Amino acid sequence: MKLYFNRPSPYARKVRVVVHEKQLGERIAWHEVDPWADPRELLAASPLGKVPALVADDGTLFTESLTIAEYLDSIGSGPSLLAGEAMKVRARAALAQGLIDASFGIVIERRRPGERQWDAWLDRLRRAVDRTLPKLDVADGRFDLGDISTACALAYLDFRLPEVKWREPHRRLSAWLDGVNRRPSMAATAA
Ligand SMILES: N[C@@H](CCC(=O)N[C@@H](CS)C(=O)NCC(=O)O)C(=O)O
Repeated sequence: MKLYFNRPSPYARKVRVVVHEKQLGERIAWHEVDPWADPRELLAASPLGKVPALVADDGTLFTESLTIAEYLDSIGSGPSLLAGEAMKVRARAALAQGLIDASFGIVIERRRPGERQWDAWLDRLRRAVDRTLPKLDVADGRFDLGDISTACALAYLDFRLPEVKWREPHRRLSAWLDGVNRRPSMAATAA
């Protein structure tokens, strides 16, 4: 399988964590690319030109981090990352994905020249971040797909938007992230 990724991407990180958790590292040909530079090999593999993108051994292209994560979960070793109530795990994973989308949106909007930045849009995304943080829920005693998505979302806030200062008002989540950051899968994929 070929996995196109870059290190700073929170979306690609989720997939990289799943590769580790499901012990699939030896089956992956890693292709580190900068999607913003439109590398020919990425565009040839995926018309969307985004990371992560996975090309399975039978040639199937998987895009979208959660879909790729579910595919890897289905072929890897160990307990399913959707164990328990799978739809509820997906719901938690999707909420955290929305947190990444809002955070990533802020980071991208800020890359425009200052006079072209849309302040009302930045404020809207920030309000979404602030409303979502208290709604996050993590599983105790396992590290499922909802947790992986949540951990990558929170770690991305620490990495790119430290001014959000989410840790003080969300101490339980903060302690939880410190704990899961020690997992080999999270340590190995820190940017
Ligand atoms: N919804 C997608 C988002 C993927 C995404 O936006 N990746 C960024 C990197 S963090 C990218 O490749 N952007 C390049 C572009 O939008 O052209 C997923 O979950 O995989």
